[in-house]
Amino acid sequence: MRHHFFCVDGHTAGNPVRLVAGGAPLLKGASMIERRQDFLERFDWIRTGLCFEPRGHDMMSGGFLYPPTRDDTDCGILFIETSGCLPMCGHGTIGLVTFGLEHGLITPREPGFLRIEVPAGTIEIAYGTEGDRVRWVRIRNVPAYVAATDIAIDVPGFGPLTVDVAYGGNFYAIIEPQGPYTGLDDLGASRIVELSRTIREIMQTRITPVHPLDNRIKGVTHVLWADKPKGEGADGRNAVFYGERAIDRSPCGTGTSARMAHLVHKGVLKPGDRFVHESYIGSRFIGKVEELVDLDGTPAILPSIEGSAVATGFNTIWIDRNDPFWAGFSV
Ligand code: PYC
Repeated sequence: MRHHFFCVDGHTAGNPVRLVAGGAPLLKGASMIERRQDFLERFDWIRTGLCFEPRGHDMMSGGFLYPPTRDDTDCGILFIETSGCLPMCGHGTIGLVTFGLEHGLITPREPGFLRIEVPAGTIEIAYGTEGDRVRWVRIRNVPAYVAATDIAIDVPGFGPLTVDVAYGGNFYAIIEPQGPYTGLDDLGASRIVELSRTIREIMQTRITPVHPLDNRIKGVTHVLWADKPKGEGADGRNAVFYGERAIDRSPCGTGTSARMAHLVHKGVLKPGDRFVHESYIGSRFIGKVEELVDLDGTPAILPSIEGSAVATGFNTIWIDRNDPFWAGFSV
């Protein structure tokens, strides 16, 4: 039996986004976090089939648009990627909103603005168009905060590191230059991937951060290597590790949010400050610390992230149960 998925493929700042516009399963749930749970229990083969080889690759990510569950939002997003269904994804949102608007799949109640439900909460979108193209998308993200600081770990074959943990829609282990880590270019992509996997494993034995408002959002899933900027006009650079082998090609929206919360905590940024973040490949998001907020007693920031996405084509993919690799594979 063949299941067909009609997709708009493209990228946000270089990282892939696959908008699954046709073939989304009907989901149970009164919120996007409940629908996410239902998807993971009954339909995760769609994610693995569309994201892993042979139909995807290590960096593949994207999502589905769903009708809103509330009157005050325009739609819901369910994210898919190689590591699972993220509570929130910044580059994914920028791509899904861009392609959704450009192809008439999202009808804003107010032109230029959207309110979207994601598993991590509600986000607000502003966007600008030129003709039938969406030129930029700015996300007022869910609150970001620092969950833990100064966790001392020893990484076999590398050395001791002091790691902080911050949340920006996912929980990030944040590593600043120190001791054995002298900068991204000194490490190189394959070493970053190899070390990140080990560091995430070590961090998961040391701490399980839990979101103060929703205990279904927990655990360190991503590693953000911070570095000084490389290009003119940037404020910082990063390499964000996710899944088993991926380095985000974009500056990572939730990672940028977590990093801004981290820099506010350290006194480097303050409300109103902009933070231009470069990715590993040199693409950029413009971050901003919009305001300080209180997250049930936890000091947090409201971050915004702005970037742009480009559609590269339509892709009709089928998953055939007779294909030995119908649910995808990873090596
Ligand atoms: O942009 O938030 C993001 C993201 C998460 C994982 C990869 N990119």
